[in-house]
Amino acid sequence: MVNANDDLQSGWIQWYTEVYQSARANKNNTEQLSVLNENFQKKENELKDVLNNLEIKIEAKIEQITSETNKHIDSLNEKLQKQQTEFKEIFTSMETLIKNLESGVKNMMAEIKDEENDDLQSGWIQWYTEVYQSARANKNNTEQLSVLNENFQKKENELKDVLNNLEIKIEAKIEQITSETNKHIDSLNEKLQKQQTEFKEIFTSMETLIKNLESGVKNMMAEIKDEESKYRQTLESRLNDIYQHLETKDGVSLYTNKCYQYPSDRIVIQRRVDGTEDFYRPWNDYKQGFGTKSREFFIGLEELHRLTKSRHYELVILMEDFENDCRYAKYDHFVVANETEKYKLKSLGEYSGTAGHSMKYELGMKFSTEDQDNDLWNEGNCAKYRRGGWWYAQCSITNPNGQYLTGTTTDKNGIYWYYFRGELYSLKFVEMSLIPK
Ligand SMILES: [Ca+2]
Repeated sequence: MVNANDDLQSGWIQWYTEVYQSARANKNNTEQLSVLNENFQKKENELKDVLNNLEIKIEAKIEQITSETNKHIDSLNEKLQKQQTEFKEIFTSMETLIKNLESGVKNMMAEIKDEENDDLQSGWIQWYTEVYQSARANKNNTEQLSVLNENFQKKENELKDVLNNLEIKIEAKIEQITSETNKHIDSLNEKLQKQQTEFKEIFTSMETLIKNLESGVKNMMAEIKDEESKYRQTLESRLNDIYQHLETKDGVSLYTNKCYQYPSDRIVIQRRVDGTEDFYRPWNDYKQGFGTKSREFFIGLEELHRLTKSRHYELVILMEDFENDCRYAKYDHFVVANETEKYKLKSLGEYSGTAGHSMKYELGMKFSTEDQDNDLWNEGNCAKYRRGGWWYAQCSITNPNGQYLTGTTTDKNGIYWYYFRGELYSLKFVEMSLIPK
């Protein structure tokens, strides 16, 4: 699962990189933006599909595991019941066996007694016959009779002893058989109970296993959803970044700004977005203009003069720092003179906005570049010191054409706007536009 997330993440990052690079490379293209949107939708749908499939798979897996476990439990139950039935059968057959044994022994005893009786009887008869014949032969002999009596008593006692011994032996035998059988039954019972305990333990451990599996899968799903929302947020913010830097063919930015809503009719004259363009340039470059219109560029002083001479324009400067704080400054009448006057800033008009009135010293200043020092600073060239081209005085508390640095700087040579982030902070984004009034 972790691997699947990694794959998704690296896929998105790769996609984002490709889109971003292509957006940077392809410039000013509404079509490009709609393709971007489509791709984003497509990617979003793909991600949704992947997540839905994952959820379905996980649910199916849970169902499968649950069903298999239930089957396993059913089979165990069946086995247990079968075994109990078998035990019952064994008990029943043992009871029958004991009863049979008891009745068999009784029968045996009876038979033995009968036989003994028969033997004794025939012995007695024989003895009596002998005695009787001897009596008849020897006649009326009192002495003989008393001996006879004695013998009779003796024989009777002998017979009683034999019978008693037999009974004792048989009872002992029955007791022995009964005790052995009981022991056997006890051992079987013990085994059955042990097995039941084992089954219960198995069930308990299986239940725990299922619960753990279910909660594990739930956690996994929650993690995936978290990751998804993180990706989405990252992507949305990155896409916003891209949109900020794109522009349609008619020159209207697609950046729906949170701090300033451009009217539909405007002319972008300067933009800084990522530092890909070098703004530390000579006079002629600033005169003619340079850079890439969809990205970083300066429209050119000659064009600025031509435009602002032809009609009334407002100047809007939109800017954003690296914390995504966005501000704007608006001057309601912007006019640039011709080259003979060194493209002097002839008019700015009234300030309004949220960035602060930082273009305090530019009004009436000539334009300066690294190779043309037209500023008011006698000790040196502001354009060199501030690393850009601008209407420097001595020098200035704005520097939209400075070096593209990121955030805090040590020298006053970045893209700064004093009343927004001070002179030692280089902004992320600046865009200057003319708006017809
Ligand atoms: Ca100077």
